[in-house]
Amino acid sequence: MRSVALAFVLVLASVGASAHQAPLIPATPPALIPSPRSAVFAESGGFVVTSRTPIVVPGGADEAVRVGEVLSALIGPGVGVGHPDSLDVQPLVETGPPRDGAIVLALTDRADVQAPEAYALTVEPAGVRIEAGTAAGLFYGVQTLRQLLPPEVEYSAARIGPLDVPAVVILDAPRYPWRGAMLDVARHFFGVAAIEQYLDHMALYKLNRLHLHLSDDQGWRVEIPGWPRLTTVGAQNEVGGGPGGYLSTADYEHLVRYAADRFITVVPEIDMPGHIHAALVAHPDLSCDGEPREPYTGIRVGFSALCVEQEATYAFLDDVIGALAARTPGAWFHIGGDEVQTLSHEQYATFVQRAEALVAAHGKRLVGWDEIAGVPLQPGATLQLWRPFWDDLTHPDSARRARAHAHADAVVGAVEGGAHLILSPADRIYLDMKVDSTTALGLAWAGYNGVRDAYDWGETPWLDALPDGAIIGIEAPLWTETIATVADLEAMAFPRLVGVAERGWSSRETLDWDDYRVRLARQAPRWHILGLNYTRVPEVWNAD
Ligand code: TNX
Repeated sequence: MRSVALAFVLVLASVGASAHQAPLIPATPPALIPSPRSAVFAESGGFVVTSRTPIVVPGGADEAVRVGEVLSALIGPGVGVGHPDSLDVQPLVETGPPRDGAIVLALTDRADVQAPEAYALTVEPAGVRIEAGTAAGLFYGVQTLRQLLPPEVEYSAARIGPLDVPAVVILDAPRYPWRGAMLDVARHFFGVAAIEQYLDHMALYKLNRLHLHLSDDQGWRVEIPGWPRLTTVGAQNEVGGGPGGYLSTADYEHLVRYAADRFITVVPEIDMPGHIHAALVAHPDLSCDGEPREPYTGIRVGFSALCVEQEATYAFLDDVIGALAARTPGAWFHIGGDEVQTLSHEQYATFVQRAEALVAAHGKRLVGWDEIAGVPLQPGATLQLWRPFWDDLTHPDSARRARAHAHADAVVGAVEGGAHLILSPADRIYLDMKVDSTTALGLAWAGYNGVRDAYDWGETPWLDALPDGAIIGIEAPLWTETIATVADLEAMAFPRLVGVAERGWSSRETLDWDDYRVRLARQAPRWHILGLNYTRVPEVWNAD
């Protein structure tokens, strides 16, 4: 964004004929997050959106029209119902040729927007034009246009007045294909409305993967046909003894569609062979001792495991993976694989390889926590690196250094075998870690993750030495041992998740904390209108 700030020349509005026609160019450039690859703001001009502004999708491809409808829903209420300058309807999406005075969303074969998710956005007095090779690119162009519009566009009720957009030319594409957030709906259950809200907020910052942690020791959270006890028994608890809950098949399918409408892919996780106590409460036969169990409502980890040596376990997994794979259009299935303390390495490795085969048999690609790096895997597996180790590679303590090197060697071995990596370092972007000593919620086993910590990391020699393309993205997990309400969820996720979104999208050269924190501070008015709860940290909102 440095270049954007420099390119912007302050011009107060004096352009256009009448008061309503004159774009009020803001005194500082709009605070875009993630910062685009390039943005050149013009010295004057701009466009005024009214409710008469048509949205034109030349050619009318269905998926592009749907993006037009997203934009229409966004700006419709904002331009005011009942005002003489407005119509009582949302702007309509037309499918004719581009015309002056319109916002045009065009699928194009223009060479510079053919990278996945890339787009170009031009705002000039005659109109707005978003061009992309894919509907996803158009959607991201719309999100950028949204951030160029004043925060008031976010009101869902009618509001009077046209909306000004400054003149700009933007060319943009993401750094990584995987820009994720993980939500643990197992420790505390979060249902459809809460997940929809999270998806809405993710979309504003161009995040594109929602990893749902659907099972753990405390609860099983998704209906599996043929296994009703998983939900009638296994879902009825949560940390602290609350009522729990689960996503029905219809709920899950709804969320997958809701996410897809925002160009977000749902990645389901069933954590196995450990973190499985709730399933064993429902089906003691899946354990080796077969003993009945009481529900678990504490926050210890590592104590439970499936009976990995019995065939019935794999018949169960075949049903579970099959049922979820059939309802998940995305390419991935996450098997967890973390923190297993009750199995030998051989037992664990055999289990992971059998789970991997089942995932493949159901047409999905394997994702697992970084423990699976110790198991020989088929090429194309994805490892989610969560345990902090790369800072320890040079640690003065030799035992710590040795552990870090062993971990790093396993990961490099997996990469050499064709694995991809998602970065989720607990000591940086775990959203359940406390922000600082004043944070009431959250854990601190990986330290405090300040807003700057969650943004300013990742340029280390070890990561840099990995082959090009090994790292496919970034994902911020939000574990919910201490988090029980949407307000608490948002307070932990925001603003740190926004920094993760920028790290995932923006090119390395544009990442700059001092520039970012100013843009971040300026998101707050939009969040107030959206009703988004966030932690107002002094280094962003009271900075010098
Ligand atoms: C570690 S991260 C876990 C989770 C906990 C989390 C709490 C990972 C793969 N396992 O089971 O919820 O720490 O921060």
